[in-house]
Amino acid sequence: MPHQTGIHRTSEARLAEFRHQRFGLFIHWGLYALAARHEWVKQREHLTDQQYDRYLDVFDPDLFDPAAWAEAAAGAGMRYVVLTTKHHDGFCLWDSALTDYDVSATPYGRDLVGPIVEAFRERGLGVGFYHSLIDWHHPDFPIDGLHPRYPEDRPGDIAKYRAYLHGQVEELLTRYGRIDTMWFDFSYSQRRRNGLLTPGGKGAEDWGSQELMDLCRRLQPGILINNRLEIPGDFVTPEQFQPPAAPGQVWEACQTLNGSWGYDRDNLDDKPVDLLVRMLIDTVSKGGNLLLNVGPDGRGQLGPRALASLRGIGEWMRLHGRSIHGADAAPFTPPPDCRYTRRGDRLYVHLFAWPYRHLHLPGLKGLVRYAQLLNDASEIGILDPDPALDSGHTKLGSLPDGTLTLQLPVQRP
Ligand code: FUL
Repeated sequence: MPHQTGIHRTSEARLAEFRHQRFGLFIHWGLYALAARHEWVKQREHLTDQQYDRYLDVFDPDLFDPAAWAEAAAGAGMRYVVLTTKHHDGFCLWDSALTDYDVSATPYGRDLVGPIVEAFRERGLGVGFYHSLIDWHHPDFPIDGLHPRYPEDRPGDIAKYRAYLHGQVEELLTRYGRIDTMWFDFSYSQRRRNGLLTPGGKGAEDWGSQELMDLCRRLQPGILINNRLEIPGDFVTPEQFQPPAAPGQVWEACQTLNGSWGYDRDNLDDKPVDLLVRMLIDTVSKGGNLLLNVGPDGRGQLGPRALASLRGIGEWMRLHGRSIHGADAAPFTPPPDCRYTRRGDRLYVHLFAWPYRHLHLPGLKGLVRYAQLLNDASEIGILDPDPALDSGHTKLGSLPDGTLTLQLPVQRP
């Protein structure tokens, strides 16, 4: 169909923009922030609707300041945000005409999605929506077998749920201006791959995946859609792992700061900043994006630990961002414990740990025109190749101690 060609072209441009951005903020926020012990608390602890819904009566994030969130993300060098509009518990952060199970029913009582979208846009970041296909609250959602009580009690009517799902996505994609990404989560087959219970559901058929995707593309031409609808999407979303190399595949790894997506008060497993930075480098060195998550608390704050992590990444990104934004995998094999990222004719060598004075770069003989540290632009010597070694390398030295990124203008291979 002719209009699809146009849509396809726009998506190509969006894909290029997405790959250029490289680093985004994932926000998991909802009623579960009040339980403060993981976003799956309702399922994990087998809470009844009545037990869980007391959070609805007290949800009142009086310190909500989306401009501060956007500031923290921009400061960390992030270029886009993905917000949970609705997670598996079914609670909606916007005032949906299709349910009362939303922010209007809380003491806070006002739309949260709009102010978040505006704040991030104002800081120049792109905006995407996470939206759960699973809904533990909707009476017609045939609960997927995780909870032994549900299949008998609530057989559901998937057609009615499907209409609700599509209607809500339509609300989200018509109320808030340009939305760059729809991040659906998750489909039955993905659960199966994770080795967990399977409901024997029909995935794409249950969600009406093709129609849903068409709806998104019609309402937001150029929008990117992830791969969790059981039909192919624009990019794949490895969750806390990296996908095996698949040339040409666009991917975005999503990662937590501490193993939980929602705010988890007593969880002190925060990954250290240097690990987060290495994760980002490693992702980009393999051609992927990193979507790093924060879980704001029940008062609407990001919390000191998350803020410290973002600030730490930001310090590194201030000096090294050009080796990340717009960078891609390089067609060379790096030395041990190093990663390459490349942007145009710049090759970036990230030394995760290098206790030696010199560095041999295999396969780069004659290609390196100049070498410098990225953090302070200080020159690094290009030395005569070591005759005892295979002749194809470039030798650099003397390197200072530490975790370094070198910038090398190289001839295009
Ligand atoms: C998963 C969800 O079940 C988690 O709660 C989280 O949202 C993660 C990003 O996707 O499938």
